[in-house]
Amino acid sequence: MTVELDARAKEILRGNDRGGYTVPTHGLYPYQWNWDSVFSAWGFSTFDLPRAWVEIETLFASQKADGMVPHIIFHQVDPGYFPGPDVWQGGGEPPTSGISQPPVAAILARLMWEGDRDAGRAAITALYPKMVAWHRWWMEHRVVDGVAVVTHPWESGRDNCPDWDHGMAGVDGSNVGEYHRRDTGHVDADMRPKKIDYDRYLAIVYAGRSMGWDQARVLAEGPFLMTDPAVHFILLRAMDDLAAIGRDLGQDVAEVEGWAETLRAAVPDMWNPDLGAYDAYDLKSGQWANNLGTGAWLSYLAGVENAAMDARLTKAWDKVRYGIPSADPEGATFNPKRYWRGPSWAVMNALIALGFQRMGHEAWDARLRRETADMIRIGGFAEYHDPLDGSPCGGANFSWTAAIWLTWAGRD
Ligand code: 2M8
Repeated sequence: MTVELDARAKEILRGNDRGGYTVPTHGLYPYQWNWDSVFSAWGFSTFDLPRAWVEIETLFASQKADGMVPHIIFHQVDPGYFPGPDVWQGGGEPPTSGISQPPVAAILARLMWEGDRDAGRAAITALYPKMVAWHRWWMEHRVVDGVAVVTHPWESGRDNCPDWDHGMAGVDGSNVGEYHRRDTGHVDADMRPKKIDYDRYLAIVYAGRSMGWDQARVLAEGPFLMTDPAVHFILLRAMDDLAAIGRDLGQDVAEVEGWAETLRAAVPDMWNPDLGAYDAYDLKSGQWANNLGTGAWLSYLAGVENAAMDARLTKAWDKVRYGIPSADPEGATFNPKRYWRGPSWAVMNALIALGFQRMGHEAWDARLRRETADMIRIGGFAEYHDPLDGSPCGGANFSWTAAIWLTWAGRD
C-alpha cells in the first residue's frame, strides 16, 4: 500500500509538472501558486533533487523589484481559472497577481539543502539574497507594529477561514458587477467559498489594482487589513531558517536576526486573553477574530509555546479524527467540508508537525503523522479532507498532498 501510494504521489507531481513549475492540480488551479510550488519542490526533493531546486528558481524568477514574490504566476493563460491575469493586472512577464503568500520558502529550502548540501550549494547560494529581499518586503510592507498582516484573505493562503470574518464584513462587495466563477465548475460549490466571499475578494483586488499595486498604498488604504498569527509564525520561523542558511554560507545575518527579534518581541501582542490563544485581529474595526484556528497551531513552528493554550488546542483536536481541523470544531461556523472552515489540510498538518518536532512534542508529531497518512489512505491525494471521516474534498490529484505524503506522512 505504502509503495503504491509512493508511486502514485510521484506520478501526481510529475503529472502536474508543466516544465519548470508545478500546478497545484490540473483544471482547478492551472498556474504556479507560491506556497504550493515550494511544497511541490519539497516533494520532488525526495526523488528528483535537481527538479526540486528548479521549482524554487522558477518561482523566484518572478520576484518583483521591491522583493515581493507573487502569489500566482500566470505562465500560460488558461480560461479555466478565475480571476486570471486580465483581472489581476499585477504586471510582469509572465504576468502575476498583486499580493504574496505565506513565506515558506526558507523553511523548506533549508530542509532540502540540509538533505544534500553539495547538490544544493549553487542553488541555495543564488537563492539566499532573493529570500532576504522577500523577507525584507514582508517587514516593510506586511508588518505593522511588529505583527504580520495580510491585505487579502488570499495572501494568508487560508482563504475563507473564520479568522477573516470581521475584516471581510467591512469590505463592500456590492459593486463588483457580473463575473463568472470557474472553481465551482470543477468542484462541488459546498466545498468552496460562497458568492458573498468572492464579491469581496474581487473588491479587494479591484482596490489594489486601482492603486497600481503600490504596496505602501495597499497597506495604508486597502479595504482589508488583519493581523495573521499563522503568517507571523511562518515568517518568524522562516527568519530563523534564513539566518541559519546565511550563517552556513558565511553571510552577515545581523539584519535577518534583527527582523526575527522584532517579530519575536511582538508575539505577546497576538494573544487574545478571552480566547486563551494567539488570534487574528482586524485593524480596521479593532476586533479580535475570537477564533481558535491555524495561527494558534503554528506557534510551535516558531518555537513559541504557551501552556495555557495547549489544553485548548488538544481539546479541539480530540473532536476530530484526521489531523488538525482548519477551524474550531466547537465553533459556531465549523463546516467539515467547506474549504478553510473546518477541513483538515495535509499541508498544514505537515507545517504544524515541523513545529511539534521543534518543540520536542514527539507523541503529537507521531499522532498527527498517523492521522494524516490514514486520511490520505482513505481519501486519496485530495486538496483537503473531511477531518471527521477522511473523505476527499476539493480538487483531486493534488501536488501538495502528494508532496506531504512523500516528505512526511507516508515515510517509514
Ligand atoms: C486556494 O486559493 C486560490 C486563490 O489563491 C483559490 O481558491 O482560487 C488556497 O487554498 C491557497 O492556499 C492555495 O495556494 C491555492 C492553490 O492550491 O488555492
